[in-house]
Amino acid sequence: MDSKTALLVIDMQNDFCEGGALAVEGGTSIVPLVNKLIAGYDHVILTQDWHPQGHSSFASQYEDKAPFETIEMPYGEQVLWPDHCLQGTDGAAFHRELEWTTAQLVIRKGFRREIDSYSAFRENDRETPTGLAGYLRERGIDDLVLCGLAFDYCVAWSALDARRFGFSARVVEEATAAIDLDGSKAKMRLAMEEAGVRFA
Ligand code: VGL
Ligand code: ZN
Repeated sequence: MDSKTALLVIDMQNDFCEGGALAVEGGTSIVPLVNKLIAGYDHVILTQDWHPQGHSSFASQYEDKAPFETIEMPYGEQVLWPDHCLQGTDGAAFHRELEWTTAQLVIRKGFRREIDSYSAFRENDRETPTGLAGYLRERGIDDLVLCGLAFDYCVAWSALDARRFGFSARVVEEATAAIDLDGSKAKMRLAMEEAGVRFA
């Protein structure tokens, strides 16, 4: 019988690792642990941040904005980032030491110019689905284990949405690394705890 648990590996891409355009401190060092996790699950799903040029989450699109400042979008507040994970570039590729070949699904996100997408389930308007919830339900998967980058953005938003869509969710914290912008790490950890996300 197929297991009802899937490992969700979030955005283990060059641009989020040391030397990348939006490097997360400690990003590279979690690769071996993520590989160990991948080896232990029947169902492995990866996400890949996948932006077109001129994406609206890039600070470079606004004359008076710098990376890590925020802007008001039609769907709410949005942090502005350095240009990163451009479709088809080396920065958007999975880290070269990531052993991802057994993954059964890659969810690409952030490909609409006007909406960013942190969560593996929904874009940042909190309406547009990626299709992941339907995929999991059709596969009979109801339990998720999450790891990857960044703890306080794409991992957290994915874990919160997992709970919202009725999945159980556990974050393997040592197989994550955080951006930690203005206390975002503590804030998102608390939000996850309150939503019933468990930590390993
Ligand atoms: C992410 C910022 C912008 C992430 C993606 O993977 O956490 N953060 N795009
Ligand atoms: Zn992004």
